[in-house]
Amino acid sequence: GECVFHLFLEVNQERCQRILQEMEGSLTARDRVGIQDFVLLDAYTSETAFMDNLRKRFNENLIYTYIGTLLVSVNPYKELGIYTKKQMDIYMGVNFFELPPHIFALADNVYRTMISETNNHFILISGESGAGKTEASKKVLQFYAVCCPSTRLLDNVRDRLLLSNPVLEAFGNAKTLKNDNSSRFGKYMDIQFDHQGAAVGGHVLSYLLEKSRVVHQNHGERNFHIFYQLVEGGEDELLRWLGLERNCQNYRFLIQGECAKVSSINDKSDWKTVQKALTIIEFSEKDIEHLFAILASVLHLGNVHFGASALGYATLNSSAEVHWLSKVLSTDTSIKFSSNYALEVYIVIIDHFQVLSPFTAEHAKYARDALAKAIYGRTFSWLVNKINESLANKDSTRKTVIGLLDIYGFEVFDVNSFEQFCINFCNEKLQQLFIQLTLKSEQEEYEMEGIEWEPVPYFNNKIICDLVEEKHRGIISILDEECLRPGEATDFTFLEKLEEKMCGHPHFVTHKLADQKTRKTLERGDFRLLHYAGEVTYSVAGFLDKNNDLLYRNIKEVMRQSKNSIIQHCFNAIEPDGKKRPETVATQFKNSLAGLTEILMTKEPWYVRCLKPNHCKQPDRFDDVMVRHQVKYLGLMEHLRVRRAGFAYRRRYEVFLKRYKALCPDTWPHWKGTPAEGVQRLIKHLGYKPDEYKMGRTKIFIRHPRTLFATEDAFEICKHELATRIQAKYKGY
Ligand code: AOV
Ligand code: MG
Repeated sequence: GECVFHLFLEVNQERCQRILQEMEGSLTARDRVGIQDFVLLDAYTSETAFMDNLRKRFNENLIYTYIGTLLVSVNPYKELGIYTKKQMDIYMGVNFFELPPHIFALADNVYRTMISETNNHFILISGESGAGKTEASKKVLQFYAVCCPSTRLLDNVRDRLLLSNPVLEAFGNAKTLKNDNSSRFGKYMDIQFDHQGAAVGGHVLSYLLEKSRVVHQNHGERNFHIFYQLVEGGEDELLRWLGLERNCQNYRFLIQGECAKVSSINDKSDWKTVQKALTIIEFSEKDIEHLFAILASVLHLGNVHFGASALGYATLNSSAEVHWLSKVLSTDTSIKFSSNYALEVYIVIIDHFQVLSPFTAEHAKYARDALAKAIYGRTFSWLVNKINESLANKDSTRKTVIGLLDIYGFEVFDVNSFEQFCINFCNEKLQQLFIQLTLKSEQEEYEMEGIEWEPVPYFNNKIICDLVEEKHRGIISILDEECLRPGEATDFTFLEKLEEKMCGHPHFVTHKLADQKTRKTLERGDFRLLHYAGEVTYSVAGFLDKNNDLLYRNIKEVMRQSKNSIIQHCFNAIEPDGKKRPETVATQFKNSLAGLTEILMTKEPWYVRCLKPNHCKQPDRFDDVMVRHQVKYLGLMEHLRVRRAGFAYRRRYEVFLKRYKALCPDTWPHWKGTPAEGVQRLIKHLGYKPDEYKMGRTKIFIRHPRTLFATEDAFEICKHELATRIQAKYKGY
């Protein structure tokens, strides 16, 4: 074996030399394009130097920069032509630091690590609303779909994986003031690979869809894309069948934001894409028909009007809409949405007595909207399930997965409600996960391994997570308590309780204390949270209702009778009986996020941190103050410091030795001493420099990715050489 080692050591050296030369070459260009890895920045503790580098690169259309293996991305708000097949080929199978930073490089690196270590990974994509998370996640998925090996049989898995995106986006994304294609649900997608690295399946978990958008949009915002796509793009015959007219202006649920048309969105062509996708994901014709019928029913429902009788009861003034409603949902004629049934009768359950009471007009509207939200929300869940059925891999051999997390980013509007509270809490939790996985555990590990270490201080947002979610004491608990007192509690009693219990908390501000903690005053119905990413003022109006999310019982009954199979399915799911209260929305969300954290904790993390360059969605504008703020709250400086002082890679001695022992005659084929000694012998043979690594109690720590990559290359060559020799040997026989 001796000559094999010499061969790869030479090749290895040559390669290292080349890489070093390239890196030096790029150093001369550094004045213009900046440095591609912040770890190499001389003044790495200076925020100004960090910002200079980021801005310099942005101005050269270089939107990606590394901090070690973490990818920082700045939204260019323009097409850069860097996501072509050609680019994919360039990045495929090439080591991280040999090419300019790219989302493909990260995707490729995750993939190859997964293959070589046969373990599970996830990519956490974070950043505020409009920073580019969803685009990044799509690029990763596209990279895998194009670059991973595949068989004819699996081609359709690839297509389905790819096409699940436009469908979920059509139903779950909408134009907001922050982003024309804003995700209004959280999405975690597992891509499953077989042992040969082919993508063989997938699974989507969705988190809390912002249902309220179905019935209400703020000025400058839209309902979910799919409605506009249907009205703009639906075939004449289809619209006729659904009783719809080709004019968004005719539908109350589509025009509250007064911007049904958006220049950056082509609803017509998106409709075509979605239709094609639905077919490929194997929705049956019936499913598709029923799905469109449901969309139409929501639009008709939005146009149902109520008047008030002399006694103050609701009267129904919309026979045409009700006619179409019963038609598209095929509810039985005997239990139509008629004037004396579902929408006007209200059953209140008080201590097992059912009291029939007529709706007031106000109640009737409320019930109508609750129904529209329920129909849409449940249909969305059905859709996700359906997609999962289609992506499911039936073969039971062991798979490894790469998880992609793309959620709604942190957002602050002029008026923030329950939805923003949930979304921002979710971001708070993900920041906490990031902190735990990087800043905290990283430093704890050095300590445990006995590696000399100067601790890097950082802001831990756990205090804010606790403020929101702590058992019995957090905001969600207090909200749930109030939801348990129907009739007595109101949004204002909730606020009063909050003020009483949270008073004095460093991240909670009431209108009474507003002047002391922040300069801005607060309205009476507001409370303010000082989030890790900035302060947000929440208006309590609607918190209780949205958290309860009640649907009147007899409306459910009517829905169950529908001949529409999706509706039937959505409203037939077993519901907890009257006595046991269903979990509130916030508690369900809190629990599902805890579940997500658990899923992620078992996988190896990779990070993409997305930055938004300006508030106006415009290219070539780099707003210094705004970007600096994001760099701060995302903890990028701290991350850089930990990375710079620390070690990019670590492997347990056993693992490291087992993988690379063939690279050294002393450790091959068996090493008799301790794994640590074996590793020491091995890396001496490979020529590691003293400052490139450190030996911990149980692990070797390697400072720079290039050292490990070079070792990995040597290993590849060694493997190849051995294989050739074995082949040659067999030929001889
Ligand atoms: P988000 O996912 O982070 O916001 P998106 O990924 O939807 O943000 O990006 C917003 C818009 O910015 C996109 O629709 C594109 O127009 C543009 N954009 C983002 N990344 C790129 C890129 N790499 N190249 C070109 N344009 C880009 V939210 O879902 O609202 O939190 O909830
Ligand atoms: Mg998004």
